[in-house]
Amino acid sequence: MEKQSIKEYMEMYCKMTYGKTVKHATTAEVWSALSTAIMSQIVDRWYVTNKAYKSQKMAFYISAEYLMGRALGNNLINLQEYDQVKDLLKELNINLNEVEEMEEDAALGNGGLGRLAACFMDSSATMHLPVQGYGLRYRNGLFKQCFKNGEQVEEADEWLKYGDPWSIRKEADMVYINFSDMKVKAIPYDVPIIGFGGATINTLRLWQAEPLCEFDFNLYNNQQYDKALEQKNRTEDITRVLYPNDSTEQGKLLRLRQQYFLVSASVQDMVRDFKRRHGNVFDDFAKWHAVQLNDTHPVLAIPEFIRILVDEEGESFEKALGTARKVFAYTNHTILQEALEKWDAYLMQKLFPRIYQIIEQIDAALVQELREKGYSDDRINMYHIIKEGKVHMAHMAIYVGFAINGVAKLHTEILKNTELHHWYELYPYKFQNKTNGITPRRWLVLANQELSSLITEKLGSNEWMMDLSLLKQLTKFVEDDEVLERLQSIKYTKKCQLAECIKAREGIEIDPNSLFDVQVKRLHEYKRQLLNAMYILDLYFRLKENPNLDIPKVTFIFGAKAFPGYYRAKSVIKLILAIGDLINRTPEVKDKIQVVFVTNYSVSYAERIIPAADLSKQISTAGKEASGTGNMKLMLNGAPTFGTYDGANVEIVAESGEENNFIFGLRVEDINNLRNNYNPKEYYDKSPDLKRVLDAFIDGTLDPANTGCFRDLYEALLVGKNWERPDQYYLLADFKAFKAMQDKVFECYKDRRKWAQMSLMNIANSGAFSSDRTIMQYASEIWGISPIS
Ligand code: 4GP
Repeated sequence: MEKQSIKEYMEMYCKMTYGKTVKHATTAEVWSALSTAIMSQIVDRWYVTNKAYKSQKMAFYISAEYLMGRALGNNLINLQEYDQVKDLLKELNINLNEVEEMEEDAALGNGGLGRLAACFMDSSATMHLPVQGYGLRYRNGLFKQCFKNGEQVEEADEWLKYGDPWSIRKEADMVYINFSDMKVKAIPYDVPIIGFGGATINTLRLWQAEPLCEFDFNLYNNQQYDKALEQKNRTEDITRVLYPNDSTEQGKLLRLRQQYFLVSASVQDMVRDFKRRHGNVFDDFAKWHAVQLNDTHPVLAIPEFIRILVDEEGESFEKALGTARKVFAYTNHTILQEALEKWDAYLMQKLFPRIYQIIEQIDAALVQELREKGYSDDRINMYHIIKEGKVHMAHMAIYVGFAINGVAKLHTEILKNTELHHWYELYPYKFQNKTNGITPRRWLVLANQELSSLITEKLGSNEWMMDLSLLKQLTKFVEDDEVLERLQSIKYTKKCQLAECIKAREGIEIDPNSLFDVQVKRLHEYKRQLLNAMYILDLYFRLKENPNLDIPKVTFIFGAKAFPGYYRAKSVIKLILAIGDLINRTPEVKDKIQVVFVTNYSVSYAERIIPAADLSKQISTAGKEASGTGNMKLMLNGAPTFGTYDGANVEIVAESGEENNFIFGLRVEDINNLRNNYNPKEYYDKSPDLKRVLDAFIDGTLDPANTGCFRDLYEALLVGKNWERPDQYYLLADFKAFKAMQDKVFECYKDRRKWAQMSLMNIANSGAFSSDRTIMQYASEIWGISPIS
């Protein structure tokens, strides 16, 4: 890149946009100017990549979520221009880090599935794969979290407030979306996805809903101002927020509208593109296009595709279905029942009757196929797409999709043997495993530049950034004191940086010499943040009894957002905050342990926390966490896993060795055996420490005003609520093993050299968890595409 031309561009931009020079610009304005200047440098290459894809088979990744985080730093890393731009800004008296800090995260996703989509975009471009993403341009991303009176409070996330220099609005590629009650415009915004090295630049196309007309002139003229804007507001609602709360009927309709809006726009776009390139012979569609459905949210793409082929292109239903069965593939990200979408049939009939009709036809085709195979009616009932007034989205995806994949070995086995067993019996050949991965560029090269430099120095080149398996060579340093010491000193630096950041953002001081024990992820009962909290409370009591208890100083760091309508998850946050307060108020304990629940955990916060972690807590109930990807990021940054035998933890431990991690608790088989006669109350009665912990939920220890705010948690664990069994996630059953293993952690942490060795073995063996590996497997084993040369 041309230093001089970036400077000139920034000057020009600031004058044209803000009427001032760079020198007088605010940091946000500099961010915008710099980002736009970088865009100006990459547009040519972006264009060239697009052109090269015209003669290739392409894969399209449709996802309701992309948890992208910030763009500037990551793009500079991928362009390999980070240091040059840093110097250039220095010449202008500007600190690049401060500019990076100004950027709002693009939080167009909730958690794992959305962040995976973002890592896949990065890896596709880096691996030169012809992949395009489709998603929604939510005006407000995932809510901003703050804590008030010890509770989570949500605020709107205005990520676009400083503008959006990282996308191009493509008005000319607009399409119309028809609902039964309204017609709207879908306008694409194209975001460049810069592959490492900058040679390949892929596209993430995000759709924004806009009204056909800005306001109703006649109503306005009649001074009915609100009414005049009604249509505009209703339309903009479609892409206003990520996943509106769907606990009410209005909310459900809106979410269903979002899903259809996303898929209709994307499928129309693909079909239009296909016709331009290849004409009207849709038999060839699958030769040129593969479509990956990221979870069930975009599964309506299937009937929409069929609708277009039948209604607009004059194909027969059978033919269109046959084509669809070669085009679509589906990824399952969870076995939790509440996340496997089943939509009320009447809602679909109401919003898009034609699509519903097509779903009925798909269902009928499935039934016919099963009849031909000699299945009984009872058996067929298990497969129905429309059942008891509900449309089962996963069923439609599995019947029509040519490939179904789980996201870690264990998860795929559970799908095959339990959750989707009947489907596996029907179509064994469709099931595949694709263990998740993470991009090493954002999660190491950008987030941990210190560790990254050490690795490059020791391996003699930076090739590992594109081939993470090369990290294996680091194992040869396992007895090398110089390397071990440098690893420790880098960890200490990252901990100091995090401590500073927490001081600035939370106003809390933490000690970088303490053990940073980290659990960061969405708040969900199955992820068992509550078990971690129970352990901390027990430790609190032990320390109160015996202030000389021989443990290292520990900082327990939590980061998590709870879905706004998920009452119990919010109670867990409240409980952890209350435990933190209790500890702070207790002099004999507070110098030994500290609990910090950071506010507004996000991609950019994760980039600070993960490199600073000493220990990675991954303690979901065995069988419940499909894979996890935070576990991989922490491993890559040298934190041993403290976890259950669940999701990708199993593979992490297989790579880096059980001796370098802390694995505890019930396994899937144990839970299956225990399930029918599990009585958590027995554990409570038999274990005084557990009893003490749980009683503290309700006896005023954590709730001095005796409001009873933690009674629900207490009862959920001991007696069950409504139709739920008590302690559905086996916290009490795993408590003892957790405690024993955490004691082992404390013991091991005393020997810092040994700890550094464990850390090194984790880094060295994390190569398997690069999303470059994962995406190459999707490319060759599902999509049938290859890198451009
Ligand atoms: C998540 C899973 O919970 C997590 O285990 C997995 O690593 C991730 O998807 C990516 O595959 N699921 C979701 C969701 O985020 O919304 O269901």
